[in-house]
Amino acid sequence: MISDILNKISSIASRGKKMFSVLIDPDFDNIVHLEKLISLCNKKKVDFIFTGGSLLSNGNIDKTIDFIKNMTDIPVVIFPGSPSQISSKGDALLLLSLVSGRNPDFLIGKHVEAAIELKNSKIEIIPTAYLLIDGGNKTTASYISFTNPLPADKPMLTAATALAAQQLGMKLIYLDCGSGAKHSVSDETISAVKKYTELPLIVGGGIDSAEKIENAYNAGADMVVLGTVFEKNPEILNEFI
Ligand code: 1GP
Repeated sequence: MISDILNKISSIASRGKKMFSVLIDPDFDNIVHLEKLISLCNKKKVDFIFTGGSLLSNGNIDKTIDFIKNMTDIPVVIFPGSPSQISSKGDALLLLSLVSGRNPDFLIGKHVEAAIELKNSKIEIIPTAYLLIDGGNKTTASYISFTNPLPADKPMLTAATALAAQQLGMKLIYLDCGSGAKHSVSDETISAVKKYTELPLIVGGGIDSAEKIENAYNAGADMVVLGTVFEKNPEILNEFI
């Protein structure tokens, strides 16, 4: 299997460089904002554009990727909420195991449903440990997956969970407080995960300021993912990179 995107992420992380990714929700339909955002992604040399969501109402993953790819060469990584979000148009897909939860559907069930289609799509698959962390409000991801997030004040529990996922062979760790979370992942949690694991570390959910980005990087995040903040104001990307 080709592993271009994973190799790229791992090589950047191993050099101690930080990555910045923008999440585009396929449901977000403000075309003017989207065009502005993607132009800024080009200008600011954003590393990756993620797309996908816990729940799509009107959005269509193929159309969203076409729209993005018409405007940029930045690699598009699918961050799927369900098997219906598989598309061969993306450059890679995060095969998420929701290891913070104990719902077998999101640990293996959905993966079985998706396996053949994923193989046929020929898209690069990146096995990813996905950990939901309590961000102060109930998130769609937690509600849809019937799982509880990890407590925000138990960094060692999160670190042990991430370490177990690494020992199981996953290739990336994604700590997420969920879209639009009140609080982002704490520095203590990020540092604990970084201390116990060697995999590239992605952090997202509720990051909405340059200070939070800086803190996440300093605590050990290799990549931050921001989405909601750009839906309100794409121009704010200028202040972040
Ligand atoms: C959510 O990590 C992403 O899964 C991004 O979160 O939309 O809060 O930036 P925000």
